[in-house]
Amino acid sequence: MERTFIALKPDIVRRGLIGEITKKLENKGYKIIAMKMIHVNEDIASQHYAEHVGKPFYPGLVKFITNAPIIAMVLQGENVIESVRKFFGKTNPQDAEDGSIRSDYAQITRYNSVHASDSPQSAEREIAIYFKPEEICENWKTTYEIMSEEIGE
Ligand code: FUP
Repeated sequence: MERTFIALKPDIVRRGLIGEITKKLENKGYKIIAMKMIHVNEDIASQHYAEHVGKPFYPGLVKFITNAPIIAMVLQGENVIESVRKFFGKTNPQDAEDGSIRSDYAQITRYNSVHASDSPQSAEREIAIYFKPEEICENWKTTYEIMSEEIGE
């Protein structure tokens, strides 16, 4: 089953919105299989954002992502990578679809509230940066999964 790495960024944590965003993820029915608070340092930031090192916005990106803790999570489900990217909205909140998290909670690209992996390769790489295999809780089922098994399609 597909997995993705997501993070609630420092702007969400500082504004006291951890519960609100987590509730929206649960309301949507996403299965959370790992979750922790971590204060990202420059080393982790450079691993996570390796593709952006050296770009003009990189120093500001690092200052922001290391400014306060993040909430790191792994979500699992069918097509979850694409689904969560849509749920979160475009990178620039001004372009994010109405009703998406970035549209509702953010105004500018730097402080865009949430992160989600953009491909299976990124998901695998990012999950490994933030979580040890034993921190991922895989042996349980949501009621949705049980219902799907009962219905069988
Ligand atoms: P996303 O895949 O939506 O996280 O977006 P990117 O990988 O393109 O960018 C990663 C982060 O860098 C963004 F969430 C915000 C930051 N960024 C800027 O601050 N300025 C930019 O011009 C582009 C990205």
